[in-house]
Amino acid sequence: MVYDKQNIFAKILRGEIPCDKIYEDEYALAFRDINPQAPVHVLVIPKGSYIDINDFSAKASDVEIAGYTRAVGQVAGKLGIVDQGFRTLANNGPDAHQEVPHYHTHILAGRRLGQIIKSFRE
Ligand code: DGP
Repeated sequence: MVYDKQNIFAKILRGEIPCDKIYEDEYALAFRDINPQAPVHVLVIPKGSYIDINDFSAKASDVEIAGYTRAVGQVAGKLGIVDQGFRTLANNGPDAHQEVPHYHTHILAGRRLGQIIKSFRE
């Protein structure tokens, strides 16, 4: 599969579509999900063009992977959700219902999230 440069998150990264930005650094951008599934629902995306975790883990540099992982932690800290707890989740491919083919981590928080599958989306 080839990375689709016209996917919605690529457009957000290029500034062609607005987002409710939470955090940005050299490696990652975080913004609120347009269709929140919890009181806090933020997406963290790498700045590089990666389709999913397989693509990211195979092609991203160690520095990019470290920077992205650290950004997820930074975002959680900034959102003030660390003590109460939160869920990180990444959908990869059709069975996981990945809608946007640019790798991203969902951060969900702000309520009791329940069991992982039932609480999200079928
Ligand atoms: P996934 O199924 O994991 O690919 O989730 C994609 C998420 O992206 C979904 O929860 C809705 C969100 N989303 C889709 N389009 C936009 C958009 O234009 N802006 C924002 N902020 N979120 C979007």
